[in-house]
Amino acid sequence: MAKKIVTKRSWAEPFKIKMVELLKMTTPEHRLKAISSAGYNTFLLRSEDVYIDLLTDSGTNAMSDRQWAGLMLGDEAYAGSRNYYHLETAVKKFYGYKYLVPTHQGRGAENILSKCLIKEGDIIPGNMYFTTTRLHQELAGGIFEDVIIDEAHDSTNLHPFKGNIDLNKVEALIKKHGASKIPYICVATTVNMAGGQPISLENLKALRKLTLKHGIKIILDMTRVAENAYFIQQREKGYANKSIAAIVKETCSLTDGATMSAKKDALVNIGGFLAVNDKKVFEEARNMVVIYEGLHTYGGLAGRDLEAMAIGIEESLSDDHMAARVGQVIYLGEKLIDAGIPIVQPIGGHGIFIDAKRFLPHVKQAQFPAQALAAAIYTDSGVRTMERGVVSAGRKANGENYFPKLELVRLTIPRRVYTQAHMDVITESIEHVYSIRKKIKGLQMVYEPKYLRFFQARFKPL
Ligand code: PLI
Repeated sequence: MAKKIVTKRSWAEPFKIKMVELLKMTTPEHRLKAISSAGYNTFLLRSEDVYIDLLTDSGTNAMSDRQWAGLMLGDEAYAGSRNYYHLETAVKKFYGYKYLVPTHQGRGAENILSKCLIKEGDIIPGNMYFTTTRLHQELAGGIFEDVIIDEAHDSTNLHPFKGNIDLNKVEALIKKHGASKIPYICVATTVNMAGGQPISLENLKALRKLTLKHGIKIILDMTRVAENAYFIQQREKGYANKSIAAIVKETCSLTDGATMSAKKDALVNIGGFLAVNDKKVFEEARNMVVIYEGLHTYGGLAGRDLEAMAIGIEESLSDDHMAARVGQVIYLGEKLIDAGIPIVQPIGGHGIFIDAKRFLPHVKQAQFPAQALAAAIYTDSGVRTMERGVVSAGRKANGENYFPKLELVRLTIPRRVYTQAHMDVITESIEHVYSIRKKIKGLQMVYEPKYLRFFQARFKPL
C-alpha cells in the first residue's frame, strides 16, 4: 500500500516557557458572588478571582528573558539615564521618528500631544474613536470626528482593511471647517474599537497626499502598529515579501509623529511615548512632560522600564513573533466561527470581538447587552472579557448617551501568555453561554462616574 504523504505542517510559538504563574480555580457560586460584588463590571473583579484573563492585551504581556535581564541594567539616575538613550536609538532605528518624549503610558502621550497641538474649537478627525484618545482631545477643547469607512461599523462586512479612512469624509470636514481648524488627523493602526481592524498603506499614502495639500499633520496612534503590519504583509498587494519591520518603518514614514502605548505591541507591562519629527513641537512637548509625567529622560518610568521597552520594540518586529501572536487570535476566532458564534469579521489582530447585538437580540442596547454578556461569560468559566459598546462609548457633550453601531464583548489575547489549550477552554465556555443565551437579562446602571465610565461603573440585573 502506498504511504500517505503528510502535507500539513503545524506551527507553534517561537518560544518556550521558563517560568509559570499559578492560577486559582473557582466554583460557579464563588464567581456569582464575585461578579455581583463587582457591580457586574469585569474591571472591578479582583484578578485573583479570574481564571483566564482576556480583559485587555495592555500591559499583560509576558516579557522575554532578554527583557527581564534588561531590568537589571536599569540606570535609575534622575537625569540622562543610559536606558533613555537606548530607547531613543530604538525609536529612531525601528520607527524612524526624530524626537522622543517618554511617558508612563499611552494616555500620558495623548495628554501632552493634545495640549501642544489642539486649540479650543479645533476638529480632530480619526478612524473611529478610542476612549482615552477622544477624551484628551475633548479636554484640550477639540471635537473628534469619525472618518473611518462605513464598513467598519458593520460586524459582518469582510472588507480586508476596515481601519481605512474615508477620504471623502476628510475632504468634507476640510471644506466645512477649513484646514486651519484641523491641527492633525489621528490615524490608529489595527483600530481597537472596530475589532482590531487594519488600515492599508495604500489608504495611508492617499491620506498623506491629501493632508500635504492642505498642510494638515498626521499623528499615528501606533499602539498596535506591528499587528497592522502583519495584516498588510498578508493582504496588501506588493507587501508579501516585505518584513514586518520594513512595513512598520514605511507606515511611520507617512506620518508626522505618533503616540504609543508600549503596553501592547512593544511587549512591556508599563510604558509609552510621544515621538515627533517637528523640532518645535518636540521642544514644547519636552517642556510639558516635566509638568505631567517627569523629567524628559524618564517620563514617569523607571530606567529599567525604558530598557525593557527598547528591547521589546525590537522583539515585536520579528516576523515569527507576529505570525504566532496573530495566529493564536485567528485560531480562537476560527473555532468560534465554526461553533456559530457571531463575532466581528475579519478576525482582528489583538482579540476576538463578539457581536452582543446578534448574541443577545432580546436585550435592548440601552440595557447594556455587551456588559451583561461579559458578566455571564465570567460567571460560566472565570474567563474575564470586557465590554466595548454603549458603556465604553460614554456620553456626548450634551449628556446624551452615544449608541455605537458596534456593541461588542472583547476577548483580548495577551501576548505570549496563554496556550492553545486555554483557547479551547475559552471556546467551550462561549459555546455553553451561547446555548443558554435566552436566559441572560439586561442590566441597569446604578453608578456612573463622569470620565471613562466603563472602568468604574456599577450595574444590577434587570
Ligand atoms: O492604556 P494606555 O494609556 O497605555 O494607552 C491608551 C490607548 C491608546 N490607544 C489605543 C488604540 C489603545 O488601545 C489604548 C489603550 N488600550 C487599552 C487599555 C485597551 O484595553 O485596549
